[in-house]
Amino acid sequence: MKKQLLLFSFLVFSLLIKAQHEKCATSFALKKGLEANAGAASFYTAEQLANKWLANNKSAVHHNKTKAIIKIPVVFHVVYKNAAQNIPDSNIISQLQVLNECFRKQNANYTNTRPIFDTIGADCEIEFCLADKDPQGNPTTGIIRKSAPSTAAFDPLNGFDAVKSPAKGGDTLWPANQYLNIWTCDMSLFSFTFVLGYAQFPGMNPQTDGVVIQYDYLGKYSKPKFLGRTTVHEVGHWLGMRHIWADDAPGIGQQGTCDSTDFVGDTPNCKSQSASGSCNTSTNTCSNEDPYWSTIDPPDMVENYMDYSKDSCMTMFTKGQKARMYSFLNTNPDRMAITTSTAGCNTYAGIHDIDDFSAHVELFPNPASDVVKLNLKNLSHAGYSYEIYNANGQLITKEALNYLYSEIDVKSLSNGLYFVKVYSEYHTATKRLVIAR
Ligand SMILES: [Ca+2]
Ligand SMILES: [Ca+2]
Ligand SMILES: [Zn+2]
Repeated sequence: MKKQLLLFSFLVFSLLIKAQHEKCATSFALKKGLEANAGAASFYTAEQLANKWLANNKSAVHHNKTKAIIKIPVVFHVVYKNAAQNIPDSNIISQLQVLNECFRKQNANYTNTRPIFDTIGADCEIEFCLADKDPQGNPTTGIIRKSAPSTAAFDPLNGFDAVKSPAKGGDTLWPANQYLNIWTCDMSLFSFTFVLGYAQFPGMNPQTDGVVIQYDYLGKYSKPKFLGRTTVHEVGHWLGMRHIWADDAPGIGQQGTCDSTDFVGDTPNCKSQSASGSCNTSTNTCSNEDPYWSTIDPPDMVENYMDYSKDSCMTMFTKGQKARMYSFLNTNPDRMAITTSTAGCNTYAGIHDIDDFSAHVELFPNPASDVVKLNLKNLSHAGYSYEIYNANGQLITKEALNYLYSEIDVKSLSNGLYFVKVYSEYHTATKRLVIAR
């Protein structure tokens, strides 16, 4: 009976959580922050200063570089309860690379941006790197690992931001005016992931400033379906970006209106997260566009990082969003200070660190005789497949990989050269394999 009751409570709770599924809890965090009055006044001041700056600098940010490339030192706080959550360095570095590609408009999928939008995609001229000095000036890798009790996470029932608080088992922030703090932890409840990340807007409480990402959504290889866009989206919030639908839906899952704004003229008005988890390019929920669009009625911009689209169709920030980012980078004291931080950017130049998928694929022994071992090193999620081709390019075997480590029986292959292709929806590597007995 007790067991049944427990199961029942679990079901009710799961349904409750499901009904409240949100990819991003940033607006929830803002609401909480403003209710607690934690920086409410400074939040509104930050908005006012940014808007004033923007009014006076419109043409400069749209058409000219305002500064050399801005380089932002990042510290990652990996707060983990088990080995899987203690994500490898390679995941973190791949995330930095994705951040740099997306903020520098170097992302491979930019070419998928629809013609109506592709001229307004912005090179935001912002790069991210691992911090190489800690707050005391000592050398650091910029990656802090902390084993934590089960309370160290975002917990919507019992507290918020515990991951940032050493007293609650989290890891303490490094000064927000010198570092972008990114925490990763497990925010799931009963194995259900309902929040992928959240961020704090400029002007909020500097003691909790930064971004929190669900651990298995960080990095390019975390899940085969995801391309590190969750962190791009959250860092966008950290730089002042709002959701393109402006969070005006009366309730979760309900449609909003067309009369609110994300404070950006070139992102078309839209009603709600209509593209949630999808990539529907036929959606056009509002027709009262900002004067930027004159008489044109553009479709909803599902390509935008500040939407809830699938990672694979998120391709861009707009020039208007870049201007809004710069309005904070030029006026908010903490965001201004970070642009001249000397705490990093010597170790990893980020965008130039090409993270090569084939480096994750190990095939041994090679030459092989009966069995070849295939190890997907430093990848934290299965979901890959492999194919073996002979030297003439004919497909011999094709199979899904259920584990990151597999042993493949190659007894039926005759001596010679083969090619082993390992791939997911977005990554491919091909290795040579020699069979010799
Ligand atoms: Ca807009
Ligand atoms: Ca429209
Ligand atoms: Zn968001």
